[in-house]
Amino acid sequence: MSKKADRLKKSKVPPRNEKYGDRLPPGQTLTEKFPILHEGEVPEYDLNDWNLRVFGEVDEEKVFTYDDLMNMPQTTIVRDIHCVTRWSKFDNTFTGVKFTDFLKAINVKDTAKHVMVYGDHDYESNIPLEDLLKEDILIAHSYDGKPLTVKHGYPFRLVVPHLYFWKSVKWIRGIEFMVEDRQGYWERNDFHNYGDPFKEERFSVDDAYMPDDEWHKKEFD
Ligand SMILES: Nc1nc2c(c(=O)[nH]1)N[C@H]1C(S)=C(S)[C@@H](COP(=O)(O)O)O[C@H]1N2
Ligand SMILES: [Mo]
Repeated sequence: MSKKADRLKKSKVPPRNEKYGDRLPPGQTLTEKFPILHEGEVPEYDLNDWNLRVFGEVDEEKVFTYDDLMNMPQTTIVRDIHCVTRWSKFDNTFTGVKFTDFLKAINVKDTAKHVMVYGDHDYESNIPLEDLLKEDILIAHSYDGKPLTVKHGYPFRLVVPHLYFWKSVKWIRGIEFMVEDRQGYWERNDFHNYGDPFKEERFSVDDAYMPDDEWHKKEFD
């Protein structure tokens, strides 16, 4: 057995914490700090160069600047977030543009059913369009009333609170509307295609296992 598989097999799942009732999804542990998780390097931007490209099943491909987004209606949400590596964080305040408000600037074709959200560097995740129409989906620029830190996705990240946090693409740069579904980065790497934390949709393969201390050694802020 590989070292990793062996370690995963020996690790325990956190016990159900009755204190939080149904609020804490199964197999999750609460954290007060905000862990930082991503693949690759943290991108650096000159805001004059940053942009967000919208393409695929739309009448017209469009590119939005930082100012374009900041001039759209702004919404603040307070939501719990849940990472597949078993940490959850309650009451996170994000501010940004509601996805449904953003859509007012775009003519999405009726054929669009799925969305691929792209972020730097070379990261993407797929989400059903229907899910992005919920009232608490944001293209967020602020956390706790302050601009996102560089490592949490400055200048803009997607926030999809009802799915595992790998769907909340940091450093968002592209939104592709699609007819057919396609897998993103983690979805291709055995993560669940949908990722509902309350159903523990962590993986798409049966023998995968997430240790309970996977996130302990990550960076926080
Ligand atoms: N661009 C980009 N976005 C990303 C990732 C990434 O590697 N690249 N990782 C995802 C994963 S797996 C998680 S858990 C969250 C972590 O967000 P945080 O670092 O703000 O906690 O970002 C998601 N968004
Ligand atoms: Mo993650």
